[in-house]
Amino acid sequence: MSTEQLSPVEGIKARSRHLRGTIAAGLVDLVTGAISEDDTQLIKFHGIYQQDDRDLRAERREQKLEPAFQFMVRARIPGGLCTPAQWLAFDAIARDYADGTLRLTTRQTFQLHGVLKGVLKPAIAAINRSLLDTLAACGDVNRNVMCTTLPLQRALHATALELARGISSRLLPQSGAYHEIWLDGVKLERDTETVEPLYGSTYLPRKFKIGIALPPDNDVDVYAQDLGYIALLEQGRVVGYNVVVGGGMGVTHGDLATWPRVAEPLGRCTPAQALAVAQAVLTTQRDHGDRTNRKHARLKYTLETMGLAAFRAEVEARAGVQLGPSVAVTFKDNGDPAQGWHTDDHGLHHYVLYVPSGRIGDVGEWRAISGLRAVAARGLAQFRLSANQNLVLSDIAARDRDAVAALLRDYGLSAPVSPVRHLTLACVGLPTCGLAMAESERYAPSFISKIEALLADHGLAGTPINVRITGCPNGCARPFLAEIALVGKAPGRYNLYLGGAADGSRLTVPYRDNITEGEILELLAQALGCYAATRTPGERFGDFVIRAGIVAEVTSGPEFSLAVRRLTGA
Ligand code: SRM
Ligand code: SF4
Repeated sequence: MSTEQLSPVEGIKARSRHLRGTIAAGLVDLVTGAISEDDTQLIKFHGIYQQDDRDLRAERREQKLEPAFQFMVRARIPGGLCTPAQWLAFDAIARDYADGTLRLTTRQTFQLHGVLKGVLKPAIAAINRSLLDTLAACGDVNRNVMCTTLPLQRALHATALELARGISSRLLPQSGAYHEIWLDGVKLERDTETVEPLYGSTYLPRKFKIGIALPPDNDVDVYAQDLGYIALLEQGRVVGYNVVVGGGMGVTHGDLATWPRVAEPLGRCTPAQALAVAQAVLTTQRDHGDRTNRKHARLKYTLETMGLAAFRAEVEARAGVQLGPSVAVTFKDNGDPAQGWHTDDHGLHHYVLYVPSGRIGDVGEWRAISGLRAVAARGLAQFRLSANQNLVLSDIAARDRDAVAALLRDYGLSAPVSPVRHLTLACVGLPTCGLAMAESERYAPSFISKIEALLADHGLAGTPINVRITGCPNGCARPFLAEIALVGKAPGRYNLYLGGAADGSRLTVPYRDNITEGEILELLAQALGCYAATRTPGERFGDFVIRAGIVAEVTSGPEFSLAVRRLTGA
C-alpha cells in the first residue's frame, strides 16, 4: 500500500518516535492553551484529549480570542475497581486541576474535564501516584478493559477481573514516552520496532475494545466490544470463555458504509488460552485492519472483509490454539443491577448507586462528590465503576452497612429513582465533546422525566426500559443496543431508534430521522399505548416493537444501513 493512500493519522503515528511527537515542548509553550495539531492525535494515546468549551465558542470568537482550550483526561482502570484511597486521589485531582467533578464513563473509568494545559503534567503525575494511570485510555490501542461490575459470586468475579487486568497489562504500549513526558522518566530515544513489540510504530488502525461478561449479567455490553469474553460457568468455576468479535457502535450520519454491529461468536477458549487469544485477535486486526480510511478501520469492518472463517483461522494460528464450538449462554440484561443493596455469596454488602449520566458532583440536594468523599475517607467501601455510568460501593462488611446507608441518606444519594431512569445512559456531549451535534448528558434528566410521565399515563410506571441518548452517531452510550435510542442530528433534533434487546444482543432499528422532542414523545406515546394494551406477560418494550411490527428487526450492520436508506431515501 503506498503511503499516499494511508490515512494522515498513520503518518503522524509513524513520525512520532513512539508517541512522543512534540508533546513535551507543547506543554511549556505559553503562547497558546493548545498543543500542535499532530500532537492532538498523539496525546490521546496518553489518555488525554484536547477540547474547548463549546458554550464559550461564539463569545471567544467575538472577542477575537482563541477557543477556551482545555483537556479531558481519562484513566485506565481495568474492571473499574478502585480503592478508597484512589477515589480520594481522583476527588482531589478533580478539585485541584479539573472542573471539580468526576465523570464515570461507559467503559468503567473516570474522566476529568476542564484541565488546562499548564496543569496537565501535575494532574497526570498525581493520577500515577495513586497507582492508576491514563496510558492507552484513548488512541489506536487496546482501551480500558471492562469486566462485570458487581461481584455477587466472588470467586468467579475474581477470575474474570484477573483476566481483565491481565489483558490490559499484556496489551499496553511499551514506549517510554509516557513516563518520559509526564513522570520525568528516563529519556529513551530508541526508535526501533523492539520498543513496541506488539504494536510497532504505527500501533493499531483504530481503537480496540475488550469486555468480559459474567453471565447472567451483560452489564459490559459484551456484544458492543471488538473482542468480548463470556465466562462459561460450571460448578462454581470459570471453565472457559465464549469469544465474540466484531462489535462496534460508531456510525456517520449519511454514510451508509458505516454501521453498528453486534459481535459474533468466534469460538470457545479455555481460561489458560484467553490471553493468547486476545493478543492474536489484536494483532490480526493490526495487520488486516484498513489503514486508509479511519471510518472503515475498526475490527467490525475487517471481519466483513476477511470473513469469519478466515479470521478465525488466522487467530488460531497466531494464538496456537484451536477454538472449540461456542456454548449457548443466556443473559438477564445489559443494565446494572437494581439501585440499592445486594449481598454476595460471602456475605459482603454492595450498594448500587444511581449516578445521573455518570456525573459525580454536588448538585442541589444530591451531594455526590462530598458524600462519596466521606465514604472513602472512612474506608467503608471499595469503589467499582460500572459500564453503565453508575457506581457500586462494594465489599462492605455487615458492621459498616448502617454507616454507609446513613452517609448516603445524609448526602441525598439514596432517593429511589424509576427503573427507566436507572437504566438510562447519556454520553457526555456538549459542551466538551467536539463531535456533539445535540445535547445528551445535560438533556437526559428532563427527557427521562417526560418518559416517566408517558409511562405513568399508560399505566406503565415502574416498567424497565433501556433508553440511551447520544449527541452524535459515534455511539458512546452504545445507543444502537438500546430499546429506545435518541442520537443527535442537530441542536434539538434527534434520530429515533427502537427495538434493541434488553440483554444487549440485538441492534436497534432506525425509526425516524431528524425529529424534535415533541415528535419523539408523540411517537413514543403511540408505541407505549400499544405496548400497554397488547404486551405479553414480562415482554420487554424492545421485543414488543418488533413483534408488533412497529419496526422490522435488523440482524446485521449492512441491514441497519438498508433500514436507514428506506427511512431517509439516501
Ligand atoms: Fe466515545 C469519541 C466520550 C465510550 C465510540 N468519545 C469520543 C470523544 C473522545 C470525542 C472526540 O473524539 O473528540 C468523546 C469525549 C467526550 C467528552 O467531552 O468527554 C467520547 N466515549 C466517550 C465516553 C466518555 C462517553 C460517556 O459518556 O461515558 C466514553 C468513554 C469510554 C472510556 O472510558 O474509554 C465513551 N465511545 C464509547 C463507546 C462505548 C464503549 O466503548 O463501550 C463507544 C461505542 C463503541 C465503539 O467504540 O464502537 C464510543 N467515541 C466513539 C467513537 C466512534 C468510534 C467508531 O469506531 O466509530 C468516537 C469518534 C472517533 O473515534 O472518531 C468517540
Ligand atoms: Fe461526543 Fe458523540 Fe461520543 Fe456523545 S456520542 S460523547 S456527542 S462523540
